[in-house]
Amino acid sequence: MSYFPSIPQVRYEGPSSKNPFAFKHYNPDELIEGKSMRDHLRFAAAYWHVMRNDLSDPFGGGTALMPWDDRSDSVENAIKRADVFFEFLDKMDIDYYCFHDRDISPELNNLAKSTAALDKVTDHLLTLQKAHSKKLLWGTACLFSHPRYAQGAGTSPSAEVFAYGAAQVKAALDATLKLGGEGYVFWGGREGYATLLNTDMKRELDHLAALLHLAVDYAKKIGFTGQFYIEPKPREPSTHQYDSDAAACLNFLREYGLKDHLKLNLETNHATLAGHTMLHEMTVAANADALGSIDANQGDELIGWDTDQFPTDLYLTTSVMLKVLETGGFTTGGLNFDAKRRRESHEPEDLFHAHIGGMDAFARGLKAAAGIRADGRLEEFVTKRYASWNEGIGAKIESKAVGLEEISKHVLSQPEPTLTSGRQEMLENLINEFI
Ligand code: XUL
Ligand code: CO
Repeated sequence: MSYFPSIPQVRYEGPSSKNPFAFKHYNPDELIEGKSMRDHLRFAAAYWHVMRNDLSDPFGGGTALMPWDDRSDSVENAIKRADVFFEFLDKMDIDYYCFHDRDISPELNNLAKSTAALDKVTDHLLTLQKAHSKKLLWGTACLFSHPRYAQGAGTSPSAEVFAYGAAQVKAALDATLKLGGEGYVFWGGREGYATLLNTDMKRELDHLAALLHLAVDYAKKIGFTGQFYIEPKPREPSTHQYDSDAAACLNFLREYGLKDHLKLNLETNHATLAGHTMLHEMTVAANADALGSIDANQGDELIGWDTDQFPTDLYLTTSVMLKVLETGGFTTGGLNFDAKRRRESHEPEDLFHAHIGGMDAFARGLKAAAGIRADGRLEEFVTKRYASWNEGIGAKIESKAVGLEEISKHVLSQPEPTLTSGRQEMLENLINEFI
């Protein structure tokens, strides 16, 4: 039984192919810097967008055609969706997927019933993973959709809601362990506030940290050795979210003794909502040895919200892959397409065009980044730019060998300092040579 009968197996056909169902650049077995593209990029599909996003927006209902879905909350419907999803993964040649507990199985307004449904669906997912050789990149609990979480989960003013959320995390961790998940994500869409007038920020942050510590402790107990991640986003749905950007997350993790247990799952459109480039967020995370995984998408420069578009911008994918290569590549992380089709792209085949585009854009980014690294001029320029720190007063300051008096004496003995150009335009031209 095929749910996408008109869609062929997507394969690499090379840059001259005109086949819309072929990769022009993603050649999974091609070696780049001695490693296959497949292993560099570690693509994952997001269950919530592929299977559950009906493309509704605040002004209108869903448009997506999902002929396999009877729209019921039954376990049978959830199991059928999983079958559809694995056919999609097979045809796309995507090795990994990510889910929220309530994407893969229904919320039944009762923890025991919801968890029993989750157990049944994950039994089926485990069978599918084995049969199709697919893997779980990360799991997570949806602690933001149900009305009980309207005022937060880990940061809810209600201790009973916190406890409910914690119990849901327990079940989601059990599910992630069962499916061999390589990671587990915390994204706190409602872990923030709408107004400070009614909010005890300090207490809420203490509670959020407590939830993360509970999860870390429970993971140890059950033998879950996957990587925990926190996913920054400044706002939407909350007015202000505590995990607003990479720097805020790192400060929170350090303050609460969590830094050794969580890395960051960075998302491009969240970076831009926070007023940063993705490269900025990745650099902040990498500096703290906390660059974990990536939710690959992009925003629209004219729209001020999270549009979750598929990544097509080659400058973006090149900068992302430059940083990934520079840090030695993904270990537990990967490139998860946390991206949705436009509301106008409502046919099932659009799911394929969207992912093909994202995968080809990252393949090109990977090749460009490897080319820039092999060329060496960019790295050499940056190294030279800081050369004055390698000797003389620079080396003494870096090694803390001098105080303000010695520095002052040095300056008095020197002519006015001169600067060499930052050469931004020349470096932009250099990047363009490889794109
Ligand atoms: C929301 C978002 C989430 C997380 C997982 O903006 O990115 O889908 O990735 O909860
Ligand atoms: Co995300």
